[in-house]
This record gives sequence, structure tokens and C-alpha cells, in this order.
Amino acid sequence: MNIKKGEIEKVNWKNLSYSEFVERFMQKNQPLLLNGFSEHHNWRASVDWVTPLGHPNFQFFSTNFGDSKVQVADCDTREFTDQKREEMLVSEFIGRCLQDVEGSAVQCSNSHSVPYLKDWHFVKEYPEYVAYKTPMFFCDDWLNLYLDNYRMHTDSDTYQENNEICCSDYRFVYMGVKGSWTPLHANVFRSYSWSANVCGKKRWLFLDPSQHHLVFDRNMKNCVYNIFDEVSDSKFPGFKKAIWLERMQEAGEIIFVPSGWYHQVHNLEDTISINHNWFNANNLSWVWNLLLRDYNEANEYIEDIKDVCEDFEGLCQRNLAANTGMNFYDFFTFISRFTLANIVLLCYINGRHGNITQISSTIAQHLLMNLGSIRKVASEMKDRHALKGNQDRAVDIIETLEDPSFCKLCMDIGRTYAMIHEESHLSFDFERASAGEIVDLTVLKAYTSSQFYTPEDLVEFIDNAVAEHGDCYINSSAI
Ligand SMILES: O=C(O)CCC(=O)C(=O)O
Repeated sequence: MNIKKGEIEKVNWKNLSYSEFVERFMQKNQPLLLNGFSEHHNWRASVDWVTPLGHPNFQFFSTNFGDSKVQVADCDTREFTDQKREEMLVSEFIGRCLQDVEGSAVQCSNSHSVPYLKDWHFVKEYPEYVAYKTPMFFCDDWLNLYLDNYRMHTDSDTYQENNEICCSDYRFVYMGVKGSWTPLHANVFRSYSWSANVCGKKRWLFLDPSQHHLVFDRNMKNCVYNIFDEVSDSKFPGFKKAIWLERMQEAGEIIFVPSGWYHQVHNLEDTISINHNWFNANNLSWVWNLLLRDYNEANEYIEDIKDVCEDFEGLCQRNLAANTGMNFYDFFTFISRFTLANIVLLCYINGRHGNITQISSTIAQHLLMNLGSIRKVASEMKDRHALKGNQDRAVDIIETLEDPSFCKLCMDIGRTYAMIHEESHLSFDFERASAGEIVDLTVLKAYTSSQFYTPEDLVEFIDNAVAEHGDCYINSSAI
């Protein structure tokens, strides 16, 4: 196997500005290891969750969060493309990790499986217990900002009870004993992810997206599961040519995983990590491209029932939502609400500053960049005739603007951008302003059509709104 060490950049967070992170890593889609972080950020997790010797404080979890239901992977058992998972209480999981109930942190030597607690929605479950603060580099997170205020699925059929927690956000805690691991995969929605080691040590192996075909079979259907297995040459003819980039991650260090990079991860010690998935203007097109690819596959898979199926398109979209996590309608609703939120904030900033042509607000530039990215994706959707004939699930503009969830989304985005761009006077506004002050319906109603039915409507709306509210920034903006 061809493994290259040290090619993933390692940067001390103090030597990296937000705009450098955007340019060098998010926009160029390059992985990164950030270090020096933990010494300056006093996370409660780094204190409560770790013993003085730097091991996971299993006893603390048992005592304080023992009744939580979590997903535990058995790292020795494969189930389709992932490990077999079982739902259990945190206390049961801890019991499997420890030899004695006294919590002496001695690992179970006669255990037959290697348990790995994954995808624990810790923040959602314990909002009052502020375990950590998302580092500023990773705060432009449309996915979690959205899910804090809305559900992902527009179709109530897709929205089942047991989806309640699992689709509620993409902020996770992982806890695994030495030897636990995660098979080769690319991130959900082709999102970015960041992963901070609270304690322990991980070994990461990355594959550049330009090489991803090398880990698939001839039909590009099945992916290698474990890169350290004996991989069949005849099944995966390109595998031996793959070049793996390796990075070790110590406690207190953070890994940034870009979109579409396949990666496999091994816990070299008992490890606790915090992992978020997210996307924004810089990788939105990755999300759309994945949806389109998965839609085409779903379509092909059931093609033979097309003539006998009353609502073939509906069935494809339901399959897409179930398998990929969102469908075209969910995505369209998502980008429509984000479009409106960006325009609302642009209007607010313009109104607040009076003479807008005098100001080159970095936040306004950021909002325009977002709108540019959404416009690009909506144009691609339009070219693909996505949502053709959509009459039932239009996004009603006025209804959206009047919805308290929407107002909260605007405030959350506004506060986030004020923090990222260090515009503290605006942070203050977004803490205190009333809904009516932020979502100025009189400005917005003046030129709104009533509904977005298709991506074409969205493109037209963005063009009009930018001409009206963003023109003064255009020359220096990225739109
Ligand atoms: O830490 C792990 O086991 C997997 C994490 C991962 O795949 C990610 O954060 O993208």
C-alpha cells in the first residue's frame, strides 16, 4: 500500500485567520490538522470527560449521562457498507468498555467485540450542559443552523418518529476503545466535517477525490470497506494505485475533512472525539451533485416498474430521502429559505448603515457570496429540470418570512457572521433585535413574487434582490 505521511498540512490555529482558512482549505477543499487549540479553549468536555491521566472518564459518563440511548458499532462485524450497530444505554456501553464496575478504566480483555459509540447527538440531548464551543473556523454551518430551526424533510411520510433524533442535527460525540475504527467512507451529503480529539489518539487515512474511482469496483457501485484487508485485485482493479495520506491526531488537535475525500479512521488509544458535519456556500455544489447522482441511481434501480407505477417520480424522491438523507424537495426548500435569510440580512445591514455605498461590510460580501453560490446550484437544478411540474410543494415567501422559525434562523446566521467577522455591534443587534426589526416585511414585500415553485423562480428572485440590495457591493464581491 502506498501511504504518504505528513502531507496533510498541520497549522497552529493562532497562525491562521478565518479568511486564510476559507481560501486555503474550504475553497481549495484540502484537509488540515489544527493544533494548539485546546490550550486556549477551556472546554468543559476537556475537564469533565477526561481523567487526570488523559483517559476517557467512563465513570463520569455513566453517572451523568448513563440513561442516554446511543448507537454502538461492533467494529468486528460488517453490515452492508458499515459496521453492525446496536442501540443501548450509555451505561451499558461503558459496562462493555470496562472490566470492573468500579470504573477503574481497565479495558475488557475477554470481550469479543470492539464497541464504538458513534453519532451521539450530545448537544441536542444536553443543550444546557455546554460541553464545548464550535471553533470559529467551522461556524458557517448551514446544515446545523437550519436543523436548529427546521426539520429536513418536507414530506411528512418521510418524517417518522424514529427520525426525530437521528435527523435532528449533525453534531456528534464519538467514544471508542483502543482498536475501534471507522470503515472507508466519504461524508454524508459530501459535507465537510471537523473532528476534535477530547482525549486519545486517531490515525486518519485520506484519499484525494481525484482518486476515488480507485476504491470502487468496475461498475462504480461497491466501495472497499477496510483498506487494510486483503483487497481483491479482480474486484477492485485500481486499489493498489491509490495513494493514501496519513495523519496522526493527538488529544486537543482538530482534523478538517473536506468534501468528497474518502477516509478511514482508527482509534489508537481509548478516544473521545467531537465530530460535526456541515456545508455552506463553499461546498453547496457537492451536496447537489451527490443528490443528482443518487437520484439517477435510484431512478435506474426501479426503472422496470416505471410504467406500472402511478407516481414514479414521488417514489424516486422518497427513496432518495430515505437513502441519502434528503431529496430534491428538501434541498430546494433548504436553499429557498437560505436565500430569503441572506436577503433579509442584507436588507437589515443596508438599512442599519444608511448610506450603503460607503460601506464595504464583510458581512454583506459574505451574504452575497452565499447568494452567488445558491444561484449557481439553482441554475444547475434548472438545467436538469429538477422539480419539473412541482405545484404541490412550493415555498411560500410571505409565509416563510412571517414564520418565527425563519426569524430565528436569520438571527442565528446574523449572530454567527457577526462573530466570524468580528463585527461586535452587529452581534449585539442579533442578540436583542425584535423579529420585526430583522425581518422587514415592508422592504421585502415590495418586490416579492409569492412563491418559489422551481429553481428558475429562485434564480430570478436572487437576480432581482441582488440588483436591488447588493448592487453597491458587486464590484468587490464574489457573486
Ligand atoms: O472518528 C471516527 O471514527 C470517524 C470520524 C469521521 O469519519 C469524520 O469525522 O468524518
